[in-house]
Amino acid sequence: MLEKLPTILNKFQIKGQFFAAAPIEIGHINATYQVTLQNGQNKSLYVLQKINTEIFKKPLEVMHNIANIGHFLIKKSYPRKVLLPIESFEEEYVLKIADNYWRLYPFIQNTITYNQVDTIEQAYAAAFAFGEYTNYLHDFDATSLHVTIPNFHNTNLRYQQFLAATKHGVGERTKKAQETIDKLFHYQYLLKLIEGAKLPLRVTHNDTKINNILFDKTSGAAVCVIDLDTLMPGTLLYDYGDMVRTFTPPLDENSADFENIYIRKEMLHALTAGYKDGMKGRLTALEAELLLDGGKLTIFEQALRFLTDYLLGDVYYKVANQEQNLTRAKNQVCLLESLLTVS
Ligand code: ADP
Ligand code: GN1
Ligand code: MG
Repeated sequence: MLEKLPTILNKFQIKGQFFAAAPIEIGHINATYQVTLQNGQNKSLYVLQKINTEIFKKPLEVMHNIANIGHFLIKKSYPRKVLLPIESFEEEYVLKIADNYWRLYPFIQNTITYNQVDTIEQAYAAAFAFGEYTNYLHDFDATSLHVTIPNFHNTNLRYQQFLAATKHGVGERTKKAQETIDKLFHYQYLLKLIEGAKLPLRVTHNDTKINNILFDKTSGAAVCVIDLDTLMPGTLLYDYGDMVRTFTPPLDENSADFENIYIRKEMLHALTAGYKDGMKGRLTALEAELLLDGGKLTIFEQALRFLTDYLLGDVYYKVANQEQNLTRAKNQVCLLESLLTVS
């Protein structure tokens, strides 16, 4: 794939000669490359991504959302970096070559992403940035966004898909996963947690895991919210929930060290404070009351999704080995059980 990148880059409105490219092996969905261009003495960095069209069936709609939100934020003098795609010479934000769709972003310099949180300052800063992002978008018409993945955070439907996978999945995997399957059956009652709640429809990010925030390498500040493919109308409870899921455990979702998968209360408090401060008082009383339920539902949903993918033979998430989705599901069950004991 790397050898094709120079030709693809030539079609975007950027200056310079191709110098280098390297895959960025973070994220489960898209194929991401850091590319370097040389212009005289200067080098400039970009992020070139092949959009996963198995998952995002309408890439033009994805890019339409991202560009509209980006321009809206810039107009409102949003205080952090805005991830805006670079246009092709055909003045499109996405380039179709054969069956693949490509997009290009500036590489945000001197930044780093983490797969787990090490300090309460990081938890506060990242949660503040996600809260602030939602707050700045409070007057953007959420219904004008394309729904890039229908039913993305429909936990009931995720449960139904899990049930179907237990019946029709790969036989030997079902046996191996039986204990985890039974646990998820047991936690079915969680589906009722926010049933019937009158929650405001907001522009939500829907994938607020810790590696979707760029931190400044020097100051540690949260510089930029990234991975905007799932910007959609929704409830913020899942945004908060995915922060609980990914900011609070000492180890990330791939860890098989299950005894060390638990909610660190200090991280939970820091992220909750950061999120509320970032939202600048715009959380409704009901949203505030249901935040922790959002955490439970999001972790439960993620366990269902990983286990469903395991049972179906790893059709969705990138995996490094055959057992990885099962490990991830077990990891999420441990985290869920820990959250159920702290609240
Ligand atoms: P995925 O949907 O596969 O998770 P992401 O858009 O999150 O893809 O990108 C994967 C990783 O690439 C991010 O976690 C981050 O480390 C890095 N990355 C993405 N965009 C940028 C950018 N504009 N500048 C710097 N790093 C980036
Ligand atoms: C995927 O794209 P990435 O790696 O940030 C997934 C999320 C999951 C997450 C689990 C579009 O996020 O929903 O929570 O993996 N994104 C999509 O790590 O399905
Ligand atoms: Mg990502």
